[in-house]
Amino acid sequence: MSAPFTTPDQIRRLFAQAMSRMYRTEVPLYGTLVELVERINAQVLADDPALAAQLRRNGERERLDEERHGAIRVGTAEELATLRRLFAVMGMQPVGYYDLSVAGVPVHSTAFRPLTAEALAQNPFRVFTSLLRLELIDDAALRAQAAEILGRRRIFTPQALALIEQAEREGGLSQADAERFVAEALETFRWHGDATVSLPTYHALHDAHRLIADVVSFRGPHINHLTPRTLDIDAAQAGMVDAGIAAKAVIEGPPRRACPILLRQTSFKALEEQVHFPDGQGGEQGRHTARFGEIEQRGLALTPKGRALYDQLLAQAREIEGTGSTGGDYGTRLQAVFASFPDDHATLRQEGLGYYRYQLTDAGHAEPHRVADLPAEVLVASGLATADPIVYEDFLPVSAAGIFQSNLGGEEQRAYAAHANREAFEAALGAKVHDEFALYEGLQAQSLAALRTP
Ligand code: OOG
Ligand code: NI
Repeated sequence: MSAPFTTPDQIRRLFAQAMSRMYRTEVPLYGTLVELVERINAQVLADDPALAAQLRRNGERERLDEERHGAIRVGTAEELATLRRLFAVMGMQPVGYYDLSVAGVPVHSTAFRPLTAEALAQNPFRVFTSLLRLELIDDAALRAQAAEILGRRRIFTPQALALIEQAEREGGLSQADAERFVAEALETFRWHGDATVSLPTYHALHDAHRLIADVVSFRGPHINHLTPRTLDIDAAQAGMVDAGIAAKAVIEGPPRRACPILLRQTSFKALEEQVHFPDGQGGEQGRHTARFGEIEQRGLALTPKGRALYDQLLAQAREIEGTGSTGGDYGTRLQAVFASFPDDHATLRQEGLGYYRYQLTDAGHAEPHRVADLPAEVLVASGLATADPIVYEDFLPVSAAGIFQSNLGGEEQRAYAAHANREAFEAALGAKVHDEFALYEGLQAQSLAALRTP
């Protein structure tokens, strides 16, 4: 008899905790950010008992303290496909397709994350995962050289690969194997300051795009940030500035609102790291910016209709008085433009702009007959049910582009004539990505069905 399996949710929790410990030692400022966010979250919950009750009702209070997302970038289809299998062991599936070439970054991406309400409540760990698009390097010789370098490296330990195969074959891992798996998987994401390419090659890759140098010159896809979730990003941003942290000037995403929607993010500038090149090339001067810090606030998941309105208003804010930029008085413009996005939950629901989770209140439980006959909106209006925002679990391409740009440490912009290529991405991944809207729709429908079967 073999030992019973632990759950993918449990493996994910172990992995997220191990990742957090590793990043804390690699990037000490991360520890500072986590402490800042914990302090702010405790304050917000103490000041707003209604929000605290809402989070508890939806299984969000427990997950909050451990909630993180990370980001990595890989170079080949094989690396991406193996990552998909590695994340599957921890119950993380690819959701969404993000094309960042439109923003001058030669990658396309997905987010690996848990799918169900139960798994998200256990631990919502996500990893924004980008695949380099070598075809966007103009210089054919450099393109071939980059492909050759990437083709030679091995980013997974043999033990990690063996444990992935074992989990696939046997349908899971025992607790002891899960612990070994987490330790081995962690190796893939560790930072190694020794470059695998010569200094001239690094420079050539860097000249093509800093991001290409970041992916191709090192042993593996080092985790480049690990982001805690705050309940008040404006307070966190102010706290970063007070702590002397070089925060990004603009908070990405929607403006501050009474009903937070989607995702707001801010980051601090990437760290300059010392890099060792083979044969001591570059000496003490070897430098690379690989890692940075980010915090985020998550709000209501929007329906396709709500998302279309968000995209339209964001584009408008970035266009007025400028050239698609976030310069000038961007914050004021953003606030003004978003005045036409409804900002109370009843209107957001009635106009079908966001997804909600419905649950009976004590009064609702006491009156099963009334509950059976009334429409959900009436149940909410008469206090028989609550409708709470379903949290947005995904990412935003315009924000991601802003984060990439600021962390590349300059105004680096390339005009790629490329277009989205989801088919090529899914072929590399070896699977289709899940549709985020279908997942939120499913969560809402599940809660509505549960109202009638108390
Ligand atoms: C990923 C940037 C995107 C986010 O939160 O939007 C991202 C990267 O720099 O690799 O993490
Ligand atoms: Ni991020």
